[in-house]
Amino acid sequence: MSQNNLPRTAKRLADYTAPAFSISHVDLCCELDAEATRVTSVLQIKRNLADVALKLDGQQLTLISVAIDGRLLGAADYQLDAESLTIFTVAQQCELTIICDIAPQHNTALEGLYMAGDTYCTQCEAEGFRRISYFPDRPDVLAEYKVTIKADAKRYPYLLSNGNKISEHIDDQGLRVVQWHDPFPKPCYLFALVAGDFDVLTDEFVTQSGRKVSLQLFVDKGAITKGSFALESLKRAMQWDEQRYGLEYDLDIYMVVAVDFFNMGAMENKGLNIFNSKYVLADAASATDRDYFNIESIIGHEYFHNWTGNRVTCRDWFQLSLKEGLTVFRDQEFSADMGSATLCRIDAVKLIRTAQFAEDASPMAHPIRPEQVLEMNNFYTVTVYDKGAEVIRMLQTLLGRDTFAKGLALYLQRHDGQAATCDDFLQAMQDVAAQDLSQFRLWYSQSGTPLLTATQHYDATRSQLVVSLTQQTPPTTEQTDKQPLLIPVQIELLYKGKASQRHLLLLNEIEQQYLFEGITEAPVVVWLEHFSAPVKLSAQYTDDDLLFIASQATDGVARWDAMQQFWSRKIAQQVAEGATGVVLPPALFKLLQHWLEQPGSDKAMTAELLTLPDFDTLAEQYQLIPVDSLLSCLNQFKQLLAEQLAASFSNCYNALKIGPYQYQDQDVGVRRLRAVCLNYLAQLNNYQSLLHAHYANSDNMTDTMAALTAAQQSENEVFSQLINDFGKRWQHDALVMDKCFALVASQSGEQVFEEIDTMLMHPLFSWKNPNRVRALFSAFSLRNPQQFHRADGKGYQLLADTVLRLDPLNPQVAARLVTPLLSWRRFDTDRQQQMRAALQQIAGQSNISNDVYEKVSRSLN
Ligand code: B3K
Ligand code: ZN
Repeated sequence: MSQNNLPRTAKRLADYTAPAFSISHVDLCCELDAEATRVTSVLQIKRNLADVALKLDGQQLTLISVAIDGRLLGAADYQLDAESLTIFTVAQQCELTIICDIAPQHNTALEGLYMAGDTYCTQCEAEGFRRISYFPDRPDVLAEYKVTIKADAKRYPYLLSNGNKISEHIDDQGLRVVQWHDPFPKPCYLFALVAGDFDVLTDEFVTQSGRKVSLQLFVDKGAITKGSFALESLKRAMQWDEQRYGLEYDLDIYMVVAVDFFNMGAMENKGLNIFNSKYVLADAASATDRDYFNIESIIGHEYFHNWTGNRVTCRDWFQLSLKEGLTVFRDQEFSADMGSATLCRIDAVKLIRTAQFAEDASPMAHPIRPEQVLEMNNFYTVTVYDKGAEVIRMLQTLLGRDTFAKGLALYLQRHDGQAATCDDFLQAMQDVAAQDLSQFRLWYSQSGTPLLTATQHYDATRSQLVVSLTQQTPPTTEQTDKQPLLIPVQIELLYKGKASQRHLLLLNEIEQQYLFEGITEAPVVVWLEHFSAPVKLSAQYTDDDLLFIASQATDGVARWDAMQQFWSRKIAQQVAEGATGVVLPPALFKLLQHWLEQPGSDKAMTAELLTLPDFDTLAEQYQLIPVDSLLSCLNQFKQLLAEQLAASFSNCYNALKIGPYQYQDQDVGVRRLRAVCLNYLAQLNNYQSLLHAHYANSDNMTDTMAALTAAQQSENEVFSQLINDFGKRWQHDALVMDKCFALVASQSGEQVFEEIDTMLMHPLFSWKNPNRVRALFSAFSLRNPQQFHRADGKGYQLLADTVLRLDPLNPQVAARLVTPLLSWRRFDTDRQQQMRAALQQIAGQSNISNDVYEKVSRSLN
């Protein structure tokens, strides 16, 4: 990496020191201009530490002037470099005024103040505020903000910031001038500013204590009807947080703005959430059931941050999981209460088993509280977020729901208005539970996926069952020694002829045994019910055991999991034995047939039971991933099921009737099950007309996508006919075109390379828009294993070229895209070479961003 001559020094958690200066008030004035926005910042500063200079963070700012208590500073009074402004002499208390200019128009990184089309908007988490003004850009500096925004009154009817609006007028130059005040002290990452012209949906929410909150949702002109689901979701979230945790909203106004250019999903800025429009806008014609689900969950997530994140924030960025793991847990619980709890859990488990386990096995492995970070944006990961949420869930399992809720209340009360740590959170939990959580704390500092091995012994003469568990966490790239963790293992003892029993086992040693007395019949043990811990499990199941669990277990997640295990084992066997083929037991077909004939009331659950594990889930079972044989076995099994059960799939499909589109649980289930049937049938030659009919008869995007995805499976002309029609029909709707791009990029045939090239020329494609880039290239690298992992390396090359093309524009998104290349060590020698070559090509470029550098260098070293 010699060509990269920037100093690249990681920050370490161990080096944390409290801020040398506090800031009580920030008075910010932004005079908006695309090329030169003038930012005047007046800071009330107080010294906490003697004899140190005041060092402020700042990037890509043009400094105009600095003054202390009204006195203009000269060049000798401070030092300026590309990352900071250091002022040498600062009194115990003073007023610091800094003026600088920024150019939102040229901000393609989408951090700080930037333009999303004609709209000005901000993204400050993690370290974007330093691109707006010089400031101690760290989450433990909390200040009260007053913000003035000035912009052309005609073009910018809405000038928004955090808190309450205190004044608005148009000055004599035709500028609209709006002032905002946020009474809650906050870190600068929660600052937000938006200026634009929108359609606005308004509503009101009355809190449990009777306060009226005005709700406002800002969307692109003309999109007003697409905002109502998000607004309804917001009200549901507000009510849920009151009912479940007694948490009430605290300002008089709550605003959500949807923008078209956004690096992630959304941002929880105090009182002014900014959202990727993908997670706000929905109607039946253009959004799928999954889109609706995501909107409700992300609207909930950002709202829940108001307490877990905003009222109590993080002391430093290493503590990110304090707010993110907890808030993901809260949004999962919300979604579970709004719809099917089992389905939500299955989704969460899938994510952990694919992306999170893969991250643990990669060079980017880190604990949910990382210890060393070069670019913070690289740590908004499935580990911090989703494994973080699993850790919170385990805590709830261990303490019980009520004690957990009390612990949360104590934590929020104790640290309200403060920047806290993960330890503070655990301390509150420990205090209410009167339970020692010191071993549990290891989940915060230890990375990697624990492997549990379970065995059982039944003694009929003594009516005793002994179950044994062992745990072992393999070394990760950054941490070799692992300690035994405290793991809650929920089990169910299932019997052929009598009621089952459920138990919670606590595993806290390397190996433990548990004795059950009075057991008069050998049970089948359902291990890790509801995925009670984020671990891999190895248990001695027979095929019959798994099919028994799949049909009888109380917990839906366990039933689904048994089928996943069944298939994973069969596929693994086939991979190991080669072409000779694995014989599938007749009992399996009987069960599948039964589900198809009597899909029951929970059709979505039935759909899950009938779905094979995907490539990524299967891949996580191997240290060295046998790409070709995995893909071909997966196809063979799918084909076999389609052939053997064609009549059942077809009957089930035909029997499922549904009225006009509604986003409602029962209907979602019916659509999902029909889609699964269609997908299998698409493997066969004589179902083309069904695909055409499904597409043509669809009155909603869910069914349309089901037809297109199924058509993608069938190796015939249907897909190209349908996708052409789809692309034409939706050529003016960027969010729907993203679906089209993703479908094109995830086709398994080799024409994909040419077609991606064609899509790059589409009028709606733009390298500057993260949604577009992800639609094409994340779909290609994550959902097209056949072509991405081509043995000739063409797929890796395409991704490397894309990363290099994107990095100068948007490092954050470029660094996300590079992820699938990092795990090159897990592939065969030829692929290893190709992947490494791609990484080396990236590493060899001069001036790659810290974002990309950190990941690529961790992978190559
Ligand atoms: N807190 C933001 C994520 C910010 C990511 C910065 N790279 C959204 C969320 O988790 O709610
Ligand atoms: Zn979050």
